Amino acid sequence: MNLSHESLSPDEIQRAISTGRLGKKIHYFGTIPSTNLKAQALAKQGAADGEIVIAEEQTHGKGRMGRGWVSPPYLNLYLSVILRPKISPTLAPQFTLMSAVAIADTVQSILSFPPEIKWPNDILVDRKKIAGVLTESSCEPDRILFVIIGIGINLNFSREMMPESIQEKATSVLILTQRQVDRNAFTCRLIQSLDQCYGELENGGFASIMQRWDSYFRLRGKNVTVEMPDRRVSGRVEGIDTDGALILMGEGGGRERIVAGDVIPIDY
Ligand code: BT5
Repeated sequence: MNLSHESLSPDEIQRAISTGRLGKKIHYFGTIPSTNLKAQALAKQGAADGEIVIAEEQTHGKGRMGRGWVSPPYLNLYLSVILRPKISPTLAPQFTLMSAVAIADTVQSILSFPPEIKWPNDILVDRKKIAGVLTESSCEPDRILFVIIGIGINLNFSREMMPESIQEKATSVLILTQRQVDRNAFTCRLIQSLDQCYGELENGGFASIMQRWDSYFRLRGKNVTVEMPDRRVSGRVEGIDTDGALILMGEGGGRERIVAGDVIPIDY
């Protein structure tokens, strides 16, 4: 397949979107270490709610818990959004769920079948990861200063271009459809969808976001092991709490609320 490596165009994206708050300003870079790091620096310098950072390539793309995000140039989307929501810091995890819904809606709109959301931050198709979200927030005890939502989505990433370390567990729109994606058009759709979900969330619409999240969730009632930095627990997935925590019925019969960890399905 002849793949063209066209640049993203922040001007074209800005002209095409019609949003309430997101993307009024887009900071666009060729190669930077990480869009999340750049967004954090901009937020600390006073960047406004809804400003977006996009890079063509990341040299140190960040995953969760010190892991990395493979980010070669001109193929995919690496985007971070700066938000300044007026909600309690305890509800910050809702932004990861909200972003997962926006990504899943956008991915579904170009595939003919729905993706799956794996709690908390993976978007999978055919059980392979097509996108990940890294939410980082800066809070005072009673208010959120800013939230950075970092999104990596594999668009025109061919299997041959992937390092061996992710070849078996990653996928992309190109792999799934055999067609190259218009990255500008995809980015517009994603920003539009995030903007809509953000508005909904701030206006008390978490229940409706959760309903959509649930429609992409396949692990309810399944047995899983959750690995956390300091321990691991096994149990049956009961669902998601209003703050985004995973609720497990532990093997000993007690309920567990898990705020962060990696879910490994047992009887998937
Ligand atoms: C995530 O972490 O899934 C969050 C990824 C967020 C990346 C975006 S890109 C824009 C923004 N700026 C940043 O610096 N980061 C964000 P986690 O659940 O920890 O998953 C990381 C794991 O996914 C790695 O250890 C690999 O196994 C796998 N992985 C790495 N790169 C991948 C890719 N391009 N596609 C699929 N899987 C990948």
